[in-house]
Amino acid sequence: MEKLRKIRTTCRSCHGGCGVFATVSEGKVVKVEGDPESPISHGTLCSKGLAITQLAYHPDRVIYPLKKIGGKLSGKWERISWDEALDTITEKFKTIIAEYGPESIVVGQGTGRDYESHLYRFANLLGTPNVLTAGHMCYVSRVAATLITAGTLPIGDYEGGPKLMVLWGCNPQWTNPDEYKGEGFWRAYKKGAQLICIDPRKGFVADKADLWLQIRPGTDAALSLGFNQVIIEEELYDKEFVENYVNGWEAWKERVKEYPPEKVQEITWIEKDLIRKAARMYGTIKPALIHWGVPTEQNNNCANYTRATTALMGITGNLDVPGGNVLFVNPPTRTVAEFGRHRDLSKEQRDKRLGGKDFPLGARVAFINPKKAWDAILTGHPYPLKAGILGGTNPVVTRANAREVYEALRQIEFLAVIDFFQTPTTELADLFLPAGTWLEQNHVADNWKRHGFVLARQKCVEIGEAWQDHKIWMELGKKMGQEWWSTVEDALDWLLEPSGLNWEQFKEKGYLQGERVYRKYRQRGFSTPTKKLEIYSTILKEWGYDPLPKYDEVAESPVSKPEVAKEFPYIFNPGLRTPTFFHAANRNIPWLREIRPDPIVEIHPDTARKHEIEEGQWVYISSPRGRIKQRAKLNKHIDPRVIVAEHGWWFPEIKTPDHGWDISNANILTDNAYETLDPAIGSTNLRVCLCNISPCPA
Ligand SMILES: Nc1nc2c(c(=O)[nH]1)N[C@H]1C(S)=C(S)[C@@H](COP(=O)(O)OP(=O)(O)OC[C@H]3O[C@@H](n4cnc5c(=O)[nH]c(N)nc54)[C@H](O)[C@@H]3O)O[C@H]1N2
Ligand SMILES: Nc1nc2c(c(=O)[nH]1)N[C@H]1C(S)=C(S)[C@@H](COP(=O)(O)OP(=O)(O)OC[C@H]3O[C@@H](n4cnc5c(=O)[nH]c(N)nc54)[C@H](O)[C@@H]3O)O[C@H]1N2
Ligand code: SF4
Ligand SMILES: [Mo]
Repeated sequence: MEKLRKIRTTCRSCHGGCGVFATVSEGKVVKVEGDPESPISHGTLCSKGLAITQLAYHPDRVIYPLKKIGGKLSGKWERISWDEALDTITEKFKTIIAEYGPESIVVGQGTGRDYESHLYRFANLLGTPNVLTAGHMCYVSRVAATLITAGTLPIGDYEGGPKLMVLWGCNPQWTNPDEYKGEGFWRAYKKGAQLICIDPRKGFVADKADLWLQIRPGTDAALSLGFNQVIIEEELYDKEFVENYVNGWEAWKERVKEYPPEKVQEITWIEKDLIRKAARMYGTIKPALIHWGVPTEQNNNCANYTRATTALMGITGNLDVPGGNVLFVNPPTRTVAEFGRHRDLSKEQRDKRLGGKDFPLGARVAFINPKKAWDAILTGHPYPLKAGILGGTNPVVTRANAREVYEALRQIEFLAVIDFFQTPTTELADLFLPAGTWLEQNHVADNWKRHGFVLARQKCVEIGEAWQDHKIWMELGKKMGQEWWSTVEDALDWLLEPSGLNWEQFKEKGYLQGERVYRKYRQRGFSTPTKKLEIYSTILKEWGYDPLPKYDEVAESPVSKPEVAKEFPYIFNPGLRTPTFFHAANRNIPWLREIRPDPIVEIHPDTARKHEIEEGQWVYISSPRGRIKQRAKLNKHIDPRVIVAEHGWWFPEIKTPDHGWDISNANILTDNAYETLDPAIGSTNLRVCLCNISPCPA
């Protein structure tokens, strides 16, 4: 019998980063456990990481390339070779490019999965500007907004000894998002840091907090402006910083006068004295960090919120200081933009980006809003999207106005997908390319993040004929005549070159950390046009936008749409993560599904009583877009006017090709109409719209 081998690697069952030891026996991973020496996770792993063996060796996993014979939905999947799969795509793409140009091909992915460098390289060398990611309303939107304000994304420095932590619409214990792990938050909390939680729902963080601000969903930008107002009015700001490093200080002082606590209370439902108290705490306790979560971005105030809150960090002297919000320096490796060859996309092609003119801030970070893609497919305007390749995404479940998404993907002429499993989205495709999990890949992980680390992810096993995503993009690129390397590892050598290490050496080392230097703006200013913190954005001004953050009423709310609110009186707040699922994934993993077998909608007991809804009962939730059902959980820790639901639901156990995609899918109810999007980025209102509820008949 083969000896057990323990391989040190890095998890990626969420945004990834936790250090893992994987035990391999007879070519199979039999166990994973936490690596105590990991600088990111210090030995901890979550339920999703621990369940990777059930995912990787799942009987339903697709581990060979497949081709649909006999038409979408009605046809049958048939196993083919990699060569045939890649040749089929190449032939199709070349024909379409010859007739319609490369812009008629959409290249897409879902949330951050560590292969954007490869995906972008493929798209840019293909010549298409139409890259569809989750970036428009998740993470990249905050990168875009902070890029024009502070030069890069400020990260909450839990390690640096914060005395106050503001957890603003985030739940790191369950989500471990992006640069952060709940474990880092918890260690800082245990050391005695004070805590403010801004969340419509009293969950784990709110329960531990010194102050909990129960906000009306979608109104965070108004609260941020209110905090700025109190801090400026009470002169709690850092005078040296604002005098020397802020662009537009006088204009900002004027703007925030429009947001006194009385007015902010009206908008946010938070009591004015509590707003004052929280602002004073943030203005006086140092160092203080703000950790903002994704709900602050998933609405029409995405850029306003992100920029107003970056202003807060700056004016209180908490920007780029230990324990505050740091502009971390990445280790010297080639960036996603360099590897992805962003500069190689010609101006002519860039100018054709769908919605590029409408959402210039989104275009600046090279993505499109999905509505633009669906419209181009369904209407042919401004030009048709004929074909697509989507990897690691399930848009018919995860994108707003799901029925439109479904129709668009049903109608697109040719679709290739890359995934581990068949999903309601992959069933609409013509070709299925099987991806390897993180146990099946070599990669310099986390190189898209801004926490100042890159981590070694080592291949432990190969399963069937699955290829790691990086190899798929690379081999397809080569077939299209693009410039790539011969192996995945050769490409990693190039990515690592500036560090002086090659892949083999880096793998042994385990990780690299960038230089830790603070208050870098004192030497070189901020990386903005004026070299200052651009609270007044010269770039937005040039594009014809308001150069200062403000609050726009939520696109579909009782205030903005009183007529709609008559029929749909509640605020629908879908997207609460659970520790077991990752968006639309993991419903088929026994260990995880067992913990949460059904989709849960949380309703305040008073509201439930009004509708004669009981604990555990199935409930219809409706919006102007449609109707779904989820199971009621009564929760007195939410506002009676708010309905909190889970997103991401479909049913892998339903074996027809639709897999029950529209039964409990929260995005049947959300909207993607242009007037509901963030006007600069194109962020979608995934987290706030109007709804009504009723009990399902027994
Ligand atoms: N209403 C509402 N909708 C939301 C949200 C919300 O809060 N509310 N959140 C939004 C956010 S923030 C995001 S980021 C999006 C996420 O949206 P998506 O990224 O589309 O969703 P996922 O379910 O994570 O990914 C879908 C597929 O990726 C596959 N997959 C996982 N890992 C890999 C991999 O390494 N390679 C490949 N090829 N495939 C892989 C899984 O098997 C799964 O089928 O959802 C958004 N949708
Ligand atoms: N287990 C698990 N982990 C995940 C994911 C997953 O699906 N499952 N998804 C990953 C992805 S792509 C992302 S983007 C991150 C997101 O992770 P986080 O940024 O932590 O965001 P959420 O969990 O969506 O929401 C955090 C908190 O915001 C509150 N909230 C809801 N609406 C609002 C609002 O309008 N304002 C404020 N202030 N708070 C609000 C919710 O009640 C919740 O407690 O998680 C990542 N990690
Ligand atoms: S938090 Fe993410 S990286 Fe860490 S173990 Fe869980 S799934 Fe893996
Ligand atoms: Mo996300």
